[in-house]
Amino acid sequence: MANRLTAAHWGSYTIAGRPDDPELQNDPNDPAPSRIGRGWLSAARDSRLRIRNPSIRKGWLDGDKGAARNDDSFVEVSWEKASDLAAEELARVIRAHGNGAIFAGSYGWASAGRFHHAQSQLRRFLNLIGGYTAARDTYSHAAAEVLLPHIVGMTNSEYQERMTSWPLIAEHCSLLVAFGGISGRTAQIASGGTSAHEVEHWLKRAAENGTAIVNISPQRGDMSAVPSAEWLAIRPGTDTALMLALAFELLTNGWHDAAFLDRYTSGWPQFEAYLTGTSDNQPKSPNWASPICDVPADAIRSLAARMARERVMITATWGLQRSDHGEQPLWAGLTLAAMLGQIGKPGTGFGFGYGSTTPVGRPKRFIRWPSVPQGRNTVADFIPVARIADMLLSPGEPYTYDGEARRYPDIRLVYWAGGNPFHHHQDLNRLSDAWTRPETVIVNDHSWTATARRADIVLPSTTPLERDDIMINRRDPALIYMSRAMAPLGGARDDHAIFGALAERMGVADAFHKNRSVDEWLHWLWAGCQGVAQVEGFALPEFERFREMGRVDIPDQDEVRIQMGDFVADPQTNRLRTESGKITIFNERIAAMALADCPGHPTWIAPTEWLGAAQPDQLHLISPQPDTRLHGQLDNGAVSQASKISGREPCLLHPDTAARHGLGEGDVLRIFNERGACLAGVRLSESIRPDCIALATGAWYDPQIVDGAALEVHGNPNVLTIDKGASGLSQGNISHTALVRIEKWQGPLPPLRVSGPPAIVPAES
Ligand SMILES: Nc1nc2c(c(=O)[nH]1)N[C@H]1C(S)=C(S)[C@@H](COP(=O)(O)OP(=O)(O)OC[C@H]3O[C@@H](n4cnc5c(=O)[nH]c(N)nc54)[C@H](O)[C@@H]3O)O[C@H]1N2
Ligand SMILES: Nc1nc2c(c(=O)[nH]1)N[C@H]1C(S)=C(S)[C@@H](COP(=O)(O)OP(=O)(O)OC[C@H]3O[C@@H](n4cnc5c(=O)[nH]c(N)nc54)[C@H](O)[C@@H]3O)O[C@H]1N2
Ligand SMILES: [Mo]
Repeated sequence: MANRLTAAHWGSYTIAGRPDDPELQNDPNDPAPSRIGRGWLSAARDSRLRIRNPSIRKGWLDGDKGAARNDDSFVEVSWEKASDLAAEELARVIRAHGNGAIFAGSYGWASAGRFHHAQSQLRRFLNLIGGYTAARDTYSHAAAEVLLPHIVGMTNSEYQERMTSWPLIAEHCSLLVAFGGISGRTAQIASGGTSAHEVEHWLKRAAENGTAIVNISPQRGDMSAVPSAEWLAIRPGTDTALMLALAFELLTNGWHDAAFLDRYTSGWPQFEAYLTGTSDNQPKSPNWASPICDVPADAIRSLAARMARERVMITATWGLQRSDHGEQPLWAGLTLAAMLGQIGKPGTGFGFGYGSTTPVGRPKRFIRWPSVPQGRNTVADFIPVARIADMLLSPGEPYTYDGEARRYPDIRLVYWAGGNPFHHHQDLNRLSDAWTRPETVIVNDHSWTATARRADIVLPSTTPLERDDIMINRRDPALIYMSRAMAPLGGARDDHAIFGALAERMGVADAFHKNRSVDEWLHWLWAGCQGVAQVEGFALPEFERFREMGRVDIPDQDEVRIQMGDFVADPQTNRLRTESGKITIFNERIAAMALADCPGHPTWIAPTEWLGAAQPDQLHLISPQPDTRLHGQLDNGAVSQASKISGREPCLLHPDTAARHGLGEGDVLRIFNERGACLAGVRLSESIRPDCIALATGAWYDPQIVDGAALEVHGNPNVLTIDKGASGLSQGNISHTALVRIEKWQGPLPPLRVSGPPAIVPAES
């Protein structure tokens, strides 16, 4: 009998049970399966929240031009009718305004599986009908994506791929200084799927091996795998100041590696003048930094002294740069590591994103597997990914991005497949305003997410549990054949079929399908994998055999890498692709952009909101990734639901802070600022700074009017976060930068609307 497996961003599974009542069993090879997976089946089989049939927004049919888009009912229609409407609308907008008026940045995580990847299918289709306005970079690490090519001459993906491997850290690093911690919570995830989770294993190995670990974070729990780790409870948004003070200590004590700086970096003198205060009359001493970051000056001095003696890996989580001026802690951390002169050596240097997902630093061989060809987008225009509301609100307005002066395009139609802007964007009340502007919004999703509820044409997709696919990931130890576990729910169709129907109506069906059925596409993908494997020196089984086995393990899969090892071994031959061929501590090109919010070297600039300039009753809001789900995905599933308090998302609050507000464990509170307000449930924890509150992202957005005031009743932090670019360089999102106030919620609890579908008029017969 065939082995039936499937996979998700949070793990891989054996399918058991009956076809009408499947069960998912953890992969027995996975040392630490994710808890998120236990919520998958219940979410996928949630018949109230799965979209059953194509649905058209009532107001759109009546020609309301988007006015009621944020709260409307739907009319179910046949696939024929829905596909006709979508194709006619695309054709109309292209005729009247050109392809650039279609925004299909369609940012989001969609699902694992190479073939049925929603965005790949969307782009393949849209490129065949003349293209679309795209989005650049990601919500995960936009600041890094724009900055890293300037300062290390690598794209962010290259930097991630070449990260020094975990076993080298466990073996050689004697002091791990982790800004934002390293967390098994986030390491549950790998984009595209994973057959194993091993980050906590490596952290524990390092600790057992004698590596001292310092967690520099507002939350102790960011290093929960190693209870013995030291905790420097830094004030959020101030890591750059702390890094500068550490650099100052190294410099003034002569502990920096001047020879390394000379040979491998450019622009040290400009930075040195800033550190000492020659350029701005402010030495960046521990006494200067201490009141900024709320870390005692002595603790800064003693950490610097230890760094000077030890073999040090400095790491930053991705979250560190999802903040105002998020480029700075990244650049400052790299500079600090350069001063220690340990970059390019085994287990030391500067790491970015260890633990932020599972593959970072994974000691496995990297293989460039094939994917579905998406064609070429002939529309050159794009926006930085997090500038969506600005774009919709201000067509034609200027903005800067990576040294360019650009203008926002005039968008008439938005197409989203496999993402949820009403999950991921900041200041959702502002996005709601912006969202009424386009003439038409089309969304493919399998569930009634906040974004699906705000679309005009809603096309229901399958989930991976309802289709066959292949999990192919570039640094995963295995390839997995994903077998269908159950029949599609209601009238759901694969995204490929949805776009196929549109392609037929728009005269590009042959080019879209290439005469291949889905099964033939999977064969084609597998043949591509076989070709790649052959070049890599091994053979993959025939397709039918692979389908039967369900899983193939990559042979000779262990491999370790050292970040910038080649460059440090031979900086002439292996010059970095930066302006100087070296690490740029001062960057001429960035300096020439003359941006006040991103000068030419790492600089402390106070964030737009922070505790250093707050009223005594304000708290800093951290909105980290959720432990119980992937963003908004599976929020309706069993694991996420079990974590809720009176149906609201739990937040972490220090007991002293809770007591001051008359709050206890299990109470409901209102969190608010001038941008919005939401409810959440109180969970007490000594492991968070008393002036912070942590509310994970991902509770489904449920805005209501309660007693005449706007209130998000479920616990979505993005009604409180700030919609502003990190700087004029990257324009990255700054979800970790926000101040809030709290109070006990005294009123009756408003029922959640998002736990049921929107009002739907059933399908015409
Ligand atoms: N406050 C705050 N906000 C944040 C963050 C934060 O830390 N704090 N993190 C940010 C980050 S790093 C990210 S990456 C974003 C994540 O933001 P998103 O990636 O947009 O969030 P998801 O909930 O994963 O959305 C994926 C959507 O794809 C749908 N989907 C899944 N499979 C399929 C499929 O096969 N077909 C179709 N058509 N749809 C499918 C799911 O139902 C879901 O609605 O959020 C960002 N927002
Ligand atoms: N379980 C789960 N795992 C996930 C995801 C998920 O949705 N669920 N999403 C995945 C995605 S798309 C991404 S991009 C990654 C993101 O991975 P990360 O960016 O690493 O995750 P975050 O939770 O945003 O941030 C990590 C920690 O940074 C700390 N922090 C916040 N602000 C500051 C600060 O100013 N200074 C310091 N020193 N620390 C600070 C917070 O305490 C927070 O817990 O996670 C991935 N992993
Ligand atoms: Mo992300």
